[in-house]
This record gives sequence, C-alpha cells and structure tokens, in this order.
Amino acid sequence: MSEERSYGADQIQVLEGLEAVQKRPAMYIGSTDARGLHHLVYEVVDNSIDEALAGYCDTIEVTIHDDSSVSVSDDGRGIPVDTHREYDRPALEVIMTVLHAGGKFDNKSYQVSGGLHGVGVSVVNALSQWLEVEVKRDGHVYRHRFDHGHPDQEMEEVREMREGEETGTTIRFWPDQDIFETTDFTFSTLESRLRELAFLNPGVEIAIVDERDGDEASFQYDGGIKEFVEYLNETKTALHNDVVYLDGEEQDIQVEIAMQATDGVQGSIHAFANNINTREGGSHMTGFKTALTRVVNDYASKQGHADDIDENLKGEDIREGLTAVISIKHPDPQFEGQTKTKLGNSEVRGIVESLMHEGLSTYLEEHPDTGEAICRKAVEAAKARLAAKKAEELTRRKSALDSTSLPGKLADCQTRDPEESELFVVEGDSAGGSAKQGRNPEFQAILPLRGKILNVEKHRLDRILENEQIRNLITAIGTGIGEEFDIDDARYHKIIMMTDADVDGAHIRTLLLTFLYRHMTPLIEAGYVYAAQPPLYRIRYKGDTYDAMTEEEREQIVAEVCDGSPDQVQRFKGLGEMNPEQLWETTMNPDNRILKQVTIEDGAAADRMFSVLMGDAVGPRKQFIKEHSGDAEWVDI
Ligand code: 0RA
Repeated sequence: MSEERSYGADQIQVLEGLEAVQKRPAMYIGSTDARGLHHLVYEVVDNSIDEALAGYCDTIEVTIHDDSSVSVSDDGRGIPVDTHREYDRPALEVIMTVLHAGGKFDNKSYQVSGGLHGVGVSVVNALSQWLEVEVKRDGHVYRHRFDHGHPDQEMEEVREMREGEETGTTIRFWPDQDIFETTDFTFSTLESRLRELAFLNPGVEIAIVDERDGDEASFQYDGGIKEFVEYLNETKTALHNDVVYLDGEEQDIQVEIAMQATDGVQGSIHAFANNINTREGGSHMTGFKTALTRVVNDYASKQGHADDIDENLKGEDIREGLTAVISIKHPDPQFEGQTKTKLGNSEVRGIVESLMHEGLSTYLEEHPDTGEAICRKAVEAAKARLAAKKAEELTRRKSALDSTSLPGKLADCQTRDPEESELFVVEGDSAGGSAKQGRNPEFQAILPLRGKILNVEKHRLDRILENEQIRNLITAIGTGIGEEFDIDDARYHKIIMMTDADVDGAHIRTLLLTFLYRHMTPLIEAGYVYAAQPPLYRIRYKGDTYDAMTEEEREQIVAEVCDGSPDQVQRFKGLGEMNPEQLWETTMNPDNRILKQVTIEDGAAADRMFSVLMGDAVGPRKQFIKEHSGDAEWVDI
C-alpha cells in the first residue's frame, strides 16, 4: 500500500476481512489443495456468469498461463470504477477488497456468486500473491493491481477505448504459493466445470485455453440442459429419441427439467441450484422423484403398461437407466448439508412437483411411444427386483456382508479407530503378501484382490454382490451396501488402492473406482478414497537410492543427481517385484509415500467418464483412450 494513505475505519475493516480469509482460507474456499485452487477460478467465472445472466455478457474466456496464473475475461459491462460513497474508493477496489461486496452493486435476481463458493471475488484477491484487473467501460481502459489482496497503487486509467472496442472485465491472478499446496491448474478439471456451466446457461460461449501446451476448448449450447442430457447419454443406448424437457417459473423461481431413459441399469440424476451442483440433493430432487414416481405409475396403470406386475412401480424402478438434469434458479437459495450442496428451500419441492405433474403427464399423453418405452423399462426393473427378493437375495446379502465375519483374506490392523486405520486394497496375491510383511500392522490393513473385479457398470446390485472380490471389499470396509450403506460404519478412513503402474493396474483401479463411485459415493465425497503411487524406477548411485515416480523424474535424477551415469536403474514392473521393505519405504510409509486423494470434482463428468470407459459403446471409448493416452491424470486421482 502507498505510505501516504491513512487508514480510516473503512480501510481497517477491509484489512481485517482480507486477513481473516488469509488466516482461515479453508473456511472460505473449502480447502487449500487442488480443489480449493480450482475454486478460485470458479469464483471469478461465477461473476462473469452473473453478468451473462443479467443479459450483458455473451462470451467468457479462461486462460491458464504458463506462470501458474489464470485469467478470466468477459465482454460484460465492466466492473464499475466510479467512487463508492461509503468507502470513498473506486467501486472496483471495493469489490476486490471487501468481503461479499460484489452483489451489493446490482440487484441481480439470480446471482450465482453468493451461493456455495460464492464468497466473492475479494476472497480470490486475498488468496493471490498478485492480481490484476483490467476494466473497459465508460470509454476508458482501467487497471488496478493488488499484492496479497492489498492495492499496490491507485487505480490507473491506462488509455482510451478504441473505436468498436467492447466493454468488459479481465481478472488475472497468481494464487499465493504460501497458502496453496499446489498451484498447478488442471485443464480437464476446469474444462469439465466450464462445459457444465455452458449447458446450464444456454447461449453463453465459454472458452478455455491452456497456454502451457496449447490445449483449448470452447462451449456454447443453445439447447441448454436438453443438450446436457444428450451429452450424458452419448455413450449409452437411449430408449426414445426425444429428450423430455419441461420448464416453468413460479414465485420468481425458475425450474428446468430434462430427461431421457436408457437401457442401462445405472440411473443418474444431476440437480443444480443457481448453477451449483447440489450433490446432496434437496427439495428440488425430492419434488422431482416424488412426482416422477406418481406420474409414471398413473400413466402406466391408465395405459395398462404395468399389468404384468401386481404392485406399483417403485421410484427406483423408474429411475433405473434414467438420465435427468434438474436446474433451478432461485433468488435466495439456501444451501445445507455437510458439504453445503443440499438445497434447503422447502417451497421448491411443491413447485417442482406441480411442474412435473402437469408437464410430464401431458408429455406422456402426447408422446405415447416415449411413455411406453419408459414404462417398459421400469416394469423390467421391477421384475428383476421382485425376482431377487423372491430368491431371498436380500437376506443372503445381509448375512454375507455382515461385518462380524471379516473376509479370510483380510489382514486387519490392530487399532479399532477408523480415523487412524488404513485399508490397502492390493492387486494380486503376491503383492498382497509383500504388503502384509511390509506394512505397519498397528494401523495398516491389507486386502489382496485376485484378478479383475466385476465390471459393475453393466450389472445390477444383486449380480454385483455375487462377486466374491466385491463382497470381500464391502465386508472389509464395513459400511454395507445399497439401502443399508452407512458411512459411519466405515472401518477405515483411508481406503488406498494399490495397483501396478501399468495398463492392467490402471484397469483394475478404474474398475475399483467405478464400483466405489457408483455404490459407495459418500466414501469418495468424504475424502476416504486414495490411490497409492508406487515408483516406476529405483536408481542407485554411490551408495544412495533414489525413486522416480515418472519417466521424466528418472531422466532428471540420472542427469542431475548421477551426472548421467547411475550405478543401476531398476524398473519396477509391478508391485510384486518389490520386496516388503521396498514396498513399505516407497509406497506405504506415511513419511515417504505419495497418496492421491480421489475426488468427485464433477459428478456429471465422472459419470460420463465411467460410462465411456466401462459402458457398451466402443467408439467413444476408443476415442477417449486415444485422446487421453498421454495424460496420466485422467482418472481424477
Ligand atoms: C457490479 C455492478 C455491475 C457489474 C458488475 C459488478 C460486474 C462484475 C464483474 C466481475 C467480472 N465481470 C464482471 N462484470 C460486471 C453493473 C454496473 C453497471 O450498471 O454498468
């Protein structure tokens, strides 16, 4: 800050605000790991989206620069620069430095910023070692720069706007390396969220460029969430061509619903409120499910489509294989739940229900082929469910998964405190043997898995549970499965997949992840799931050993540490090649190892990835693998 400035009461308030954010960043952005880092970008983009929702911005451009900074550019009206009366400072400076100041300047009806991570762009400023804003409005180009959230100097007027030049805002920020565990932005993570935002805000063009390697993508969907459903179903077989689309508005609350049934056994319903993925559901989800069950049952009995079964279709029957996106925009959304991703506004339930009642009933009447396809699929699911029940599958399942009888293969740990306990799920019996000898038995348990586990994408839960590997896994974890799943029963708070660093290992890890993602989602959400990172090479030089996790790291160590001539370079083809001590040292010892936490950054993207990799359609899978073969991080771990 310039020395002359005297601090008035308002400035002191500003400083306290920024300091609070810097002291407890996690309170404002959730975490300071990669997830929190990417939230910074979403926070800035949300402001541009607000400008688009207000009708003033068509294009948003995100750039990852090669100096660990990101810029977000839009063609909106530009952040106001005139003097703010209360603070006696440029409005731009107030917006950038005062917590929650953004929204006060405009009564926008559905602002995104102010929602989940909508803590305001001032939080991004507080957590950036450097931030620059350029505003084009009122015929001028203005620039303001900030150092750890504090104005570096007075706002500058740089030049006049040129003939035909558009108004807009560009914010470029360099995240504070003392605050964030990593400042390495991942293109695919940002890309997924930007694609989602483009689906949720039809018409807005959102582009991303990665200056580090030239990657780029651009999204614009005039069809909105209808196109979102088509995209989610691209790798699946739809049972009707048309995507059902409903929209309505009541009490200033906009509701949009799009859905399409597929022949798969996995359903996926994605609910959003003010562009925020409400993973924990809430009133819009409840309203949707209740009405869906009722409308389809009414329609089925009226048309005689469910005469084959004696009872009503259950909600789960109708949702089997159904892909749906619900998007609401609310002037005052209330977010609840553990991760603040559950919509609390109770009035929304009835509004969604009545839109579904009227809209879906009419739709089915007018599109009898679609109505029949949806009913036929639900009846088939109900029959499978009833058959499983009849075979006393449910009782068998319960006793088989009863955690009082732990699987014989499990070498459990001594502690009974789940917070301290780690479960290593290990590929193959031989690696399992090494892991058992190498572990610290106090808190590390080992479960070897033999061969490949079942591809759960393609089967219903009752079939999946016939697989012994899966049953062992469920029993060891202790949470139960399906309706009985309870995360509080988890016996370990770290479930670590330990697979070979080769193609087979990646395959097994993906199979495991698919299972955990589909059937034990809360474990991933709670951050309990990890992937171990065994080294690829061990290099010996002058009596010391060095491990390299990647090809590049090996080259670097050989060149920089061993002066180009190491004594020995050993390639670990599999975990089984490491002796127990090596396995402990490199991969299991909490002091040395690298664990990658599995996150569900984006439910929709993960859902799509799993069906691309595991589903029936071969074309998209080949395409995906071709596109991502050089990208070791695709699995979001
Ligand atoms: C407050 C008021 C107005 C625009 C904005 C904020 C605004 C903020 C951001 C952040 C990124 N891009 C943005 N674009 C606009 C409206 C001011 C007016 O009435 O012209």
